[in-house]
Amino acid sequence: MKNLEEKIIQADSLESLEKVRVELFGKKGLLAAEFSKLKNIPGPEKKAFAEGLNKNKAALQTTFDDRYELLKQEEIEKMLKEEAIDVSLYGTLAQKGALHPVMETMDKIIDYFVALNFSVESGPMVEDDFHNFEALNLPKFHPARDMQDTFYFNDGGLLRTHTSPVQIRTMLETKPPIRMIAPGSVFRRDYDLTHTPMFHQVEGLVVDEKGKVSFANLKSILTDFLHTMFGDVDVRFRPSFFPFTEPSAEVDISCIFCEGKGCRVCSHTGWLEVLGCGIVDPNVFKAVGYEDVSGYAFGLGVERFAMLIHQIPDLRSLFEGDIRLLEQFR
Ligand code: 2U9
Repeated sequence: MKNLEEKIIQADSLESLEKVRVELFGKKGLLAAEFSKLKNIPGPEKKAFAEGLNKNKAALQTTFDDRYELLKQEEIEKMLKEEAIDVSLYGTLAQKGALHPVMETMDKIIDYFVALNFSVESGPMVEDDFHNFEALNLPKFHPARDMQDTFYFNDGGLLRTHTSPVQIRTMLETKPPIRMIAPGSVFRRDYDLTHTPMFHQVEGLVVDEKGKVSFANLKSILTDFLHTMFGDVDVRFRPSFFPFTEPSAEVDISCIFCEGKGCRVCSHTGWLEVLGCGIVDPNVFKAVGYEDVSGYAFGLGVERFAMLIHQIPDLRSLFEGDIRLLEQFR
């Protein structure tokens, strides 16, 4: 009996305890063997033998149950220890992204015009000849229409070369007055130090009854816009030419790197060209069926703005997806 209790107490895992259980309490175990002796025991001694066996069995069962509880508890504690999570440890931090400087600049430009009650319009990037060229007074022989300058699809479709078709679509869909900007990607067959095949523009258009919109309005809004974007700079309007505006102007700011003294960035002129603008050509209004209206329009390249604002020297670094560039704009 002592010997059997020892067996139970010496089991040092649930696994070895289970072996002991089978050995003692199993169908072919030691206790079963003892009980089977009962039938050969003569009548008078049978009762005492059976009582003794039952007592021993109950005692062994208690020892077994206690041992089982102890080993089970130990196993649970061991498991909890192994699987414990130390919530005070630092985890691996997820890499945090940043808004691309071109998008950040675009947002800043949009915010300025939204505050002045301009609507923000968008349109398809795959355009047709009418919306991208014809309606904008870009005649059939214009070099911009050349295969060398524009991405064409086999069916005559093309990738928009400016966001101006959005203004055409807006005018075709709504009546004047219009105060809108069209931000978005545009595509040109150009790739060198200062040009990429895809870049971003924000164009603006204001249309109202004839006489209500003037070049003076255009000058004043763009001057204020450039002061908001670049701070206390000088602004000058130079006569220029665009097919969709007449008269047209290009807009310069005094160089933000040398304050107009002349440096490499401004090619020693003291000025940086940042915008194009003008009074909308009557042929454009004719193409969309607008009568007795006048309007002004402007356009800018967002990459150029971002490069000037953040002093990014190489345009191509904006398109390489190098995380080291983005990390500087967090
Ligand atoms: C309509 C009528 C007129 C949009 C204009 C410019 C002048 C211009 C350039 C700036 C740098 C393009 O990204 S860039 O290369 N844009 O100089 N854009 S006026 O004139 C419009 C547009 C739509 C219906």
